[in-house]
Amino acid sequence: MATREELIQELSEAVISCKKDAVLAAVEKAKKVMKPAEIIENGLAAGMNEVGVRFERGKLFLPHVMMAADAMTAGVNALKDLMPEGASGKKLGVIVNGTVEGDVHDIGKAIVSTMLQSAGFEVHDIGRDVPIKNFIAKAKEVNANMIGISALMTTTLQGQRDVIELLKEEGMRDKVKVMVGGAPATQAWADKIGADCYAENASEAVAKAKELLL
Ligand code: HCB
Repeated sequence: MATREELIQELSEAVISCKKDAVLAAVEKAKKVMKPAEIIENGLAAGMNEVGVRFERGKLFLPHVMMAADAMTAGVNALKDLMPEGASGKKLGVIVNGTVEGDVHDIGKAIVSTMLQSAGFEVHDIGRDVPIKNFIAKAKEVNANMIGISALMTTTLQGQRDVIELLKEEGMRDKVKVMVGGAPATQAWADKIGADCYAENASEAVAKAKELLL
């Protein structure tokens, strides 16, 4: 029987190899002994991060990154039955979650949505490349308590500030909490733009949403 460390390694390497079948096989094995959040964050996401590092160093090219992203998404989807919507049985709050305009990265945002849902929040995932005004419109429509804003590029990070500014203009800022996340976001950035919280990963997103909304 493989150890936890070996399973984590296998998950991560399967994503790096871009092989969907290998990812699914690794997930099947891992889910017998590990929680979905651990499989995603310590295994699959760690592999995706390594893909990012190799891409940055010019060791991998974009098609490889796209295939790795597909393989990772398949792995996350295979865990969805273990993270049923509203698993806790009560509605803890209403959250609108999306990736800002100009940014197509949505793997991390989708994981955050799934884990928030599974923790018992009503989540409206509005997708990626979402115009700023759509965050506000959706928050009004569903009477949201929180907006989660993902940005994966330094060039799109400003969109997080724009959502907060538009919330203020609409007189909604005191009614709607704002969480920001994504690789270039930091606690210092969240403080600078006046977000209520920054979450480094999906588990932290759940913990911080609970802290702010319960
Ligand atoms: Co993409 N890309 N990419 N990319 N990409 C990054 C983000 C770079 C950092 C890679 C690099 O150059 N080092 C870089 C951005 C550089 C910068 O900041 N200036 C980059 C670039 C440049 C680009 C393109 C412009 C490349 C090109 O076309 N030349 C292009 C973007 C086009 C556009 O958006 N307009 C592009 C395209 C792609 C894809 C399509 C190939 C693919 C995305 C597929 C998809 O998402 N459906 C992709 C990927 C996969 C990446 C990397 C390799 C991985 C991102 C990822 O999925 N990580 C990334 C490198 C990196 O980030 N290190 C690279 C895994 C997830 C689990 O982590 O950080 O997204 P996460 O999410 C975490 C965490 O941040 C937090 O919780 C999540 C779960 O734990 N979190 C939140 C995220 N959102 C949150 C919201 C909340 O409210 C709370 C917490």
